[in-house]
Amino acid sequence: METRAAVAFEAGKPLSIETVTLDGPKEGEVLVEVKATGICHTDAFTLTGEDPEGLFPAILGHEGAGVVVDCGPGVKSLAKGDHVIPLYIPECGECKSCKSGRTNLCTSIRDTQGQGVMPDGTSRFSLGKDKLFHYMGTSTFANHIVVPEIALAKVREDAPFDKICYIGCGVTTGIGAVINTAKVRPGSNVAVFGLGGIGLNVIQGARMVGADKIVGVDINPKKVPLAEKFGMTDFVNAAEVDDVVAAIIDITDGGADYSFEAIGNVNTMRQALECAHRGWGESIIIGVAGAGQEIATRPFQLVTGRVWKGTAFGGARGRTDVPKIVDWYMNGKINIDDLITHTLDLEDINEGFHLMHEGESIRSVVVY
Ligand code: NAD
Ligand code: AHE
Ligand code: ZN
Repeated sequence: METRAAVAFEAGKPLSIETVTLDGPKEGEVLVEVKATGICHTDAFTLTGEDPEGLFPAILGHEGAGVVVDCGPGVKSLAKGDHVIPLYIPECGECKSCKSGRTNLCTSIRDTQGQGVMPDGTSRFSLGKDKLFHYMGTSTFANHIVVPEIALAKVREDAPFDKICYIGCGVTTGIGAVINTAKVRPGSNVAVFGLGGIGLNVIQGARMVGADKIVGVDINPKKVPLAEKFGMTDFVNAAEVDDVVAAIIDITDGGADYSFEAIGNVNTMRQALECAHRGWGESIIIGVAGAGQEIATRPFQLVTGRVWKGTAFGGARGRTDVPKIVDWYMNGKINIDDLITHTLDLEDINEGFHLMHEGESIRSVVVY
């Protein structure tokens, strides 16, 4: 079939809207009509060429929601008409990682996913004679996609696609980092570096579990009103304060019990670790840093009890946890609407990237 997609032909170039060819689903695969997709900073990161796994030409996008159009042979858990959220971390339930119960990092199709192809080693997308790479196994910047069954979470049918697409990455990552990875205890002091599409969800997760102080750090003070609405109690403007670590230690009377880095900058990762409380503070890296970047701190920071951790997709097991987060949204337990600041047509997708880089948006959502 033919479908519309925003194609990334080259690193650093705007996306190009094209009519591409999509081959039908093979064994264990599902054809999905994507109804809406968010634009996450990770899409922008890969488009810069800094992602060691970035391949071109590709169809980016990993924060979508849509409807099952067709199922390939052997698909048992999904049927035509089901509403789904594509998962860049699948949940096969059978690999060593899934069976361990200790991680959400399902490994069953990770290798081929990183190579931009389906599990059989081929791409379903082409443009003329040229193959296009898939991205993160999802490619939600295409109106139709083929995805392995294990990489689709089935969700309730009354949930609006233009809001729940954000659960495909940002919402789940931010809230999950608090609940699954850090397991923040009520009454804790929390520091959140980066008040963007992920950081604001960390803040809403921290408020949900009963954190005491929630200190936000950003260089863009325009983010403050929304961060306060979501639960930020104190703001540190990193563009104005000489010593961000000292400022957080002062506000939290000795250091944050938990800190989260949601920027993707190795310097702020260090600050996030070093503002954690001596003896027990835990720092969670969410941000994604480019090829060749490395983190550093004095080992003494860890010797004296701080813990450095990371999280992917907020530690969530997609097929199990994503439908529950959709329920949280539908029951009014979490706020997504206020974070979706812009809604765009596919033709205007580059404007979504521009708004992100200018610091004007939290989430832009493309509605097909
Ligand atoms: P965003 O662009 O919406 O937000 C980033 C925020 O960081 C902005 O408010 C910006 O002003 C602020 N910022 C930039 N430099 C700063 C600095 N030096 N000090 C303080 N604040 C600074 O991005 P996002 O969509 O929220 O994504 C944030 C990061 O999380 C990215 O690196 C993204 O790739 C990553 N991410 C990781 C996961 C995961 O599973 N680990 C999932 C989603 C996104
Ligand atoms: N490909 C990059 C790393 C990119 C990365 O860290 N991706 C996160 C999700 S970011 C979503 O916005 C992730 O889930 N990683 C786990 C995984 O298995 O990819 C690199 O550095 O090579
Ligand atoms: Zn993302």
